[in-house]
Amino acid sequence: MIKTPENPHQRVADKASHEVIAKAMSEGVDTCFTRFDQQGKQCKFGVEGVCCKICHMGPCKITPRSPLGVCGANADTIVARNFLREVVGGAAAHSDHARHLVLRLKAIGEGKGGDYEVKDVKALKRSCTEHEIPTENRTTQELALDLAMLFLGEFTSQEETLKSLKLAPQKQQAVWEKTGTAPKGIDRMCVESMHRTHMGVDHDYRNLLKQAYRTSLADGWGGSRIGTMVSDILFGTPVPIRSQANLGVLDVKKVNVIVHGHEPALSDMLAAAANDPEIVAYAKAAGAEGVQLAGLCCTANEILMRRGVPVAGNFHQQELAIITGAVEMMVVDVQCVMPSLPTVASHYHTEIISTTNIAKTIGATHMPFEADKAYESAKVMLKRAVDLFKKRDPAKVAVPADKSPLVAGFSVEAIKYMLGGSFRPSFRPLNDAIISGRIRGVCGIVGCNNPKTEADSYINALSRELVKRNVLLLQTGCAAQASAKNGCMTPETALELAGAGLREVCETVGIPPILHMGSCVDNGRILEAATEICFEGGLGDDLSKLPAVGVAPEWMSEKAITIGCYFVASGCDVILGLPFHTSGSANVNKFLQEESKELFGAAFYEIADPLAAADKVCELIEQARENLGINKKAERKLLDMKDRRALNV
Ligand code: NFS
Repeated sequence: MIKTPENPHQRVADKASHEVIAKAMSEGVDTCFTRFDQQGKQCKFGVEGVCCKICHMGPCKITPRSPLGVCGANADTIVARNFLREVVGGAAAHSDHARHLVLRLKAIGEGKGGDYEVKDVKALKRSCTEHEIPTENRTTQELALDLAMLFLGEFTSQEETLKSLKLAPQKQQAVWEKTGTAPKGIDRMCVESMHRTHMGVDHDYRNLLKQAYRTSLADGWGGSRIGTMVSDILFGTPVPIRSQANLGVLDVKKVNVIVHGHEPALSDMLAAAANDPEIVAYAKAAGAEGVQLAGLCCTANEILMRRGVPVAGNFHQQELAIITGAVEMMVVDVQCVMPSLPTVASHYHTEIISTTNIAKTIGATHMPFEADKAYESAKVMLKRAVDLFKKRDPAKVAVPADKSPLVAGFSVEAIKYMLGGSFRPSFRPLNDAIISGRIRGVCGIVGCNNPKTEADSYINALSRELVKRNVLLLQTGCAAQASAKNGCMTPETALELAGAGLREVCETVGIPPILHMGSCVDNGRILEAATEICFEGGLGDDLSKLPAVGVAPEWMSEKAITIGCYFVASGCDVILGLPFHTSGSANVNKFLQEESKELFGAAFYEIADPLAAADKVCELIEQARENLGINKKAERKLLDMKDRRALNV
């Protein structure tokens, strides 16, 4: 029996989702919203992080009456161990995603790339140069192999620290050396963390939490940055591109195919194949006007950034997309894919296709995707979707009209180009705008949706407020999609929202005040942008000095925890809209929220209200500006003729 979600209209911010939730209720289809309600009050011990099931003397839980587990572990140890394991989960997810891409690059280097090739030779050369691989007189294939082998070494290195750390400002590297948080190989960090959290190993909560930061850095500067670099090499470095977002991008006259998950390899092929004349003809023969490809979650961001494929929705809309009744097929890869999808799909004619052997779901059709026949595999899937179109029940179709235009595609390269032009691409104009105070600072707004809160509403309220207060926003993941749906990601509408200083800069250089930088793996682009600002000069010599803050308003995944940790360990304060499961240990929270400041110059803050979060962002930014000495008003002096001559200009 499906329980009606309490106040369904307060569960999501956008109208399209309201309409589809109402449809789900009338058709008796369960969603994350109903299941959230069915869960009732959530487990207190889980919320506090004090449940330990690491060994089988337990599970133990810490209460005032039983302050120690059977082995003697206290709340600090248990909470810190659980936290570190979550960070490992996030680091492993991003890094494994990156590894798949690196292996694809290696295959290209070995002449076995199948349908894949290096699309962006400039990006390949850029990454080679950054990693001291000579590029003169060498073929693309040679460079691809050398870089792939170097990146594979980043996973397997046992004793050397990550080479990618050298991409950070030197002072930043010194901070990691000093604090003992410079990570060695990514795989080693994950394995070592699992070892340290095994029963009877590391019991010092500070030591465990430092390892959490160290592991997260292996993700941020290793796995994630490698993932972005190789995606750019294989699929192209994004440049600004127009598209649309929200459920209204589904087209009732077409065969609708949704790609969902995170890895761009198959979705890129599907995007190419959807316009293949053979597929278009096949769709027309079935009575459709063509194939409409749309994306969900970060797979959406990958093909949005490079191909302008529209976004059907963010995390909380994956079930809703199926419930429109107009989706023939949802092709999923890895991460953030709800196991409920085949059950939801069973109410309609939709087929869920899983494509990787590491991610199967009962009820989905498994079609493992073969790289050497990628384009053909994509065409087979699309034809299957066309066949399903004939089974669509028009009585069950209701696609909301809502969709918003957007501009995405802001890689660091693209931002540099927009700021400085092709002859002198540079962050200088941005630094100058920050120093002069027209832009107060920069805020990264990232992360997911969570049915614990009204989806998108915190992200939207915070984004609008910060833009008004002259803060330039860098967004990724589902947060970026929320802004897009909210109409904040076109230069035109966003400029209307912006404060005078930010507006002036955006108009002058032609960028919107909210920059969509890609998927969550692309949070590495935010680190890269922060580094560029640092290198450009005038705003401090490590990242902790920058007037920059990160916010994860509606986060839910382990990846978001890892991202938060590598932001903090890279010197960027992070505000969480929802707390970690760490409240059972005052010491752990103190370490994350206070002592981290001493280590890295940054810490976590928990703020449930978006406007209070906006206040905090501005407070942190103004503090950084004060410390940099750029808040001092330049004295205005009237010059007489003698003064002018002395200027000698
Ligand atoms: Ni990020 Fe992207 Fe979205 Fe959250 Fe999931 S899609 S990797 S984890 S839910 S932002």
